[in-house]
Amino acid sequence: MQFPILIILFVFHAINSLDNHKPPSPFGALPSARQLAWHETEVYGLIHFTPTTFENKEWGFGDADPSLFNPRDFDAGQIISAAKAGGLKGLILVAKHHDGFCLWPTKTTEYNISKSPWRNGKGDMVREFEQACRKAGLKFGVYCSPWDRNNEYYGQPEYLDIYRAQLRELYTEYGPLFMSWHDGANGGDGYYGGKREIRKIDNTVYYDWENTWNNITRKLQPMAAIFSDIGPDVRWVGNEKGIAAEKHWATFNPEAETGSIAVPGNVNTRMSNEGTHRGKYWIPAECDVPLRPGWFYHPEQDGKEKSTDQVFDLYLKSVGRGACLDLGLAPGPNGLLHENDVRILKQFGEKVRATFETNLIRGATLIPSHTRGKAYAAKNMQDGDRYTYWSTSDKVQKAKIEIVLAEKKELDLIQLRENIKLGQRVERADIEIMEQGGWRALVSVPTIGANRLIRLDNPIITDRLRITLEAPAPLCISEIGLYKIQ
Ligand code: FUL
Ligand code: CA
Repeated sequence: MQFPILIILFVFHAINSLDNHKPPSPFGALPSARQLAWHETEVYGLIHFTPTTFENKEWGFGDADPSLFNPRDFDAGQIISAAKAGGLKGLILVAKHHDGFCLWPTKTTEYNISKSPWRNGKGDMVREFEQACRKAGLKFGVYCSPWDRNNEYYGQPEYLDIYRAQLRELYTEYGPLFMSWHDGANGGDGYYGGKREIRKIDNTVYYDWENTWNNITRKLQPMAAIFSDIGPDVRWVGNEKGIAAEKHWATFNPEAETGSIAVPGNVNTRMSNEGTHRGKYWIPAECDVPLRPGWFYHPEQDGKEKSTDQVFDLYLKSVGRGACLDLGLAPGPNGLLHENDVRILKQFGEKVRATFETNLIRGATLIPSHTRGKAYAAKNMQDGDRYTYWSTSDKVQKAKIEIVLAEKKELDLIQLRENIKLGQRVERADIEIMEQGGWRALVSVPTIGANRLIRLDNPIITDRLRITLEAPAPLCISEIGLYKIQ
């Protein structure tokens, strides 16, 4: 009788340890390669600079004379260096805003840069930005507004062909793009070839987005993450304050949330903020916010830029909640970023670099309550790689990690990352600190995802912390960070 039981036990053990060596199964919706690349970008910029800048407006009506557009000192290098100093890893240029003026010599409309005095009508601003980005090692993307207040055909089927031809030009002339940004603002009054009237469109059908994205964007720019209110790759966060929900799910069911057909301009902004717990699609949020009060430059807003600390706070509330931060930059009529903006970007970049330079987790000892197997050891959370991870076996969905530092250190920022290649799974993380021989609750968060930055109300001095994590599947934590904000 003894013998068969031993065999059964042995086989059981063998199966179990085999299970521990294979990676955990993916959980729920997963990011595509282009979405992973987008997550890694973290902070990028959005540039608004058209005749609207020279009119000192936020929305050009579409009737500005192209001769207005003459930024004498324009230097894409100045703008891109400032962005780079700010730690931005990419830039999206508004190649056409709602006013319809194209910053490149398009064949689709007369209303473009070749009709301006800038560079004697021979200039191509999209190209100058693109080349400056490539030279500085920044990714480049475009925003081409679907709403066009200049175009006489806007509202009619002909306009869709024009818009698609504009996208084709942008997609084929300027190298690989990391994003194609599509705005939700649509229809209303405008110049419309001199008619000066109100044109309403039914945004659930007029743009036929699915065919544009599937047949044009995907084919010509397969790595461009498509942004709109509802995705398909990146969703709008539902506000222009730069803040993701404290509970941010990268997963999202746009159809269910709108209650009707999901198209850009027709989205439940509350739900886009939080996303959908265990949602069907991977569509993380982008938090867009201008550095100044407006998206365009206005001289009366000099001095009203967000401060370095405000931008850092937004960084914690966007990138630090698993979303990305898209910071609006607005050159003035001279074609340069204002010195205040340049200074704030530089200080913000320095603050982020200095803060993350020293990760106190590096020399620490990590003691997890459980580990899936050797390949999923706790040290994988200390190697600076967002995809190597510690994991638990299939049945262990709650575990603790104790952190022991070699000596007491001061810190006020804690970072956690999941290996999102396997999905977003954590539904709760509690952090405790050892004090006078006992554990005291410090802070809790409801989600992690690509990145979670937890700022403590006050700095703590400690050498022992403990993190308790819970998920509906084995845990896959790829990084822990302990920092002191500089
Ligand atoms: C909005 C637009 O209406 C604003 O003018 C700006 O371009 C912003 C980024 O998107 O929807
Ligand atoms: Ca790692």
